[in-house]
Amino acid sequence: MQVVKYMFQPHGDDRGQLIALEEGKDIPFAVRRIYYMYETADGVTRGYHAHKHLQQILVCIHGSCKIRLDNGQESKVVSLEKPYEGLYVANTMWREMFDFSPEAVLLVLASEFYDENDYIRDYDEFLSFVRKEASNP
Ligand code: T46
Repeated sequence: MQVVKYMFQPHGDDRGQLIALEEGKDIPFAVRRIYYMYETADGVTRGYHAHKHLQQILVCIHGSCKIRLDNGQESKVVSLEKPYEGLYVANTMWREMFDFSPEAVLLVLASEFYDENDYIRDYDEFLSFVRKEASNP
């Protein structure tokens, strides 16, 4: 299973660091929505779903967290620890976010507006969805 992690280029000088993300250059899709999670309580896990269409890039811009990605055949845990790392999450990846450090801020760049109908929240339904996608790409 291939995990796609982007390393964004910081513009550093003696004042500190700045990262700029441009659609089509750093981000492989048009960004329609941005959201972020913060003040995540100790021990919390989030996610537990996949999407029918949504593509996203996750950046832990402060602190750290872990993401479990599952493509229906295998799963991998990815750590996000640096503000210049971006994890690409395709629609067909079941995702779970956990191990948030205190004061972690997880920023998400999303290819679609929020739509509850795009969520696949049942794991068996997710497995049927990825099998159908694989046989009918
Ligand atoms: C995903 C992972 C990485 C909105 O109203 N608008 C939004 O854009 C989002 C993302 C959420 N919400 C509402 C819906 C829920 O009442 O905020 C509440 C929490 O959302 P949810 O439980 O879906 O959050 P997570 O952390 O489980 O999942 C989120 C995204 O929803 C999901 O698409 O891939 O982060």
